[in-house]
Amino acid sequence: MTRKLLLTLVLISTLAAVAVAGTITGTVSPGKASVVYVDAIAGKTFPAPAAKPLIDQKGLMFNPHVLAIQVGTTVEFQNSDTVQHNVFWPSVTTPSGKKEKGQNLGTWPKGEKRPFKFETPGAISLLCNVHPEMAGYIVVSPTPYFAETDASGNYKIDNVPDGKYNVVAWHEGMKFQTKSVDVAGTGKADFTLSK
Ligand SMILES: [Cu+2]
Repeated sequence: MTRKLLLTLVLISTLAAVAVAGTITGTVSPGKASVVYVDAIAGKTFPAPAAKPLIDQKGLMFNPHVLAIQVGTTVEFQNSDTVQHNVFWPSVTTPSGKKEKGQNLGTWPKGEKRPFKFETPGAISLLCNVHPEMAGYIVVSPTPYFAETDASGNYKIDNVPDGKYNVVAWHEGMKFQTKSVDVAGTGKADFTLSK
């Protein structure tokens, strides 16, 4: 095989690999602020994202109320109120219902930020031990393939390579639900979650 032909073949297969990266779409009930993600893929790991999303504590609320991230992401927790806030979570709940170790980041005044790197996939209930009424959620996806639903419960996960996956849906106060989805350019999964 000539070098030129080989290069051409490499180029074609690279383009094909990009072209087959598809989407997973569907709806989740209850809709707004649900999270859908592709569960861990055997033999595949993904580099941790460099971006550090922020969760603000403002007006005695966690903002955003729900944040979806890839495992390995560092989240910065900021206090924008004039009162002291704390951030802790009693556990990390996996889709199978297992409870992994929680964390207490401490208590800090206005203007301060504290980072935490999330290494365990699952759902986290954020709490503040100064204000029991405060609640927020982080859903840690084991893959970069995740999305939050819009106000109608629709979601779209981009850049998913063709293949067969376990897709997990989460909503505040509901049990996780997992479905098997075949992606060949597109894939589809609707979820109706229950308590
Ligand atoms: Cu607080």
